[in-house]
Amino acid sequence: HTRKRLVMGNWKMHGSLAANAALLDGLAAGAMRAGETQLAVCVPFPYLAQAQAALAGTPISWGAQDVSVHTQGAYTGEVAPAMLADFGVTWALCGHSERRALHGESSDLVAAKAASALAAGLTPVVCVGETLADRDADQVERVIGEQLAPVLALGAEALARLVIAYEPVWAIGTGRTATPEQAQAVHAFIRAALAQHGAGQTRILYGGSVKAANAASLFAQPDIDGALVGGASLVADEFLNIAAAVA
Ligand code: G2H
Repeated sequence: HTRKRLVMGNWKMHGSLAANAALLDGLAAGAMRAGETQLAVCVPFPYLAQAQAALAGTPISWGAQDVSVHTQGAYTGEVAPAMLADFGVTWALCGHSERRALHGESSDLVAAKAASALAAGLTPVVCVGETLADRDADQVERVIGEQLAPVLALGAEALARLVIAYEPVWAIGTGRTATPEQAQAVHAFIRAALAQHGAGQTRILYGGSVKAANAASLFAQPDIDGALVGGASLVADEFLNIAAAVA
């Protein structure tokens, strides 16, 4: 595997100062278990300073779960990419399925957010994924292709600097993981689309009920370059075991 592996936690709307302190300390203490695999956590906005204080100087980087498409101005409740950069942020999730479904984010907006993050020197992690209805109707490649299209249009230079996460909606938080073969098939489809746009080495993470017990078989697939981990990222030992499964 030539691409550097990346295991990224997505805490979603979980945590408190006290709970995060224990989790971040546990991660920092065990980070060496990840070996060559890169580790990162995407925390709620208010805890970015806490993550920065706890993780600066460790091999673990931190990120945000969303980013504004705007740079500044009258956008109540939004957080600008430069504000994230102020807190040492490396990563910004863009278009997580929960943002698409619960906040009506379109694929065009998601791509614009990725461009906004890139312009501030952040690395966007652009999430794509089909619903169960899409899969049952044999529409996986059409749906993923439509979600990817405006991202691909950003061009090779942008694509080389971002990360894609494939998260089948039916596997998110349901305990139902895509089989390694199902995931690999979609990752290969995404890889081919990226390659057509001059970015065949862009990293593609898998997300959806990843845990230590299923990580190794997912990471054995040629086009799976790591994982975006929700529930299992809230327990330091489990999260580190996922990373250790690749090492
Ligand atoms: C998918 C994933 C993290 P979980 O949303 O982004 O969550 O691992 O809980 O399915």
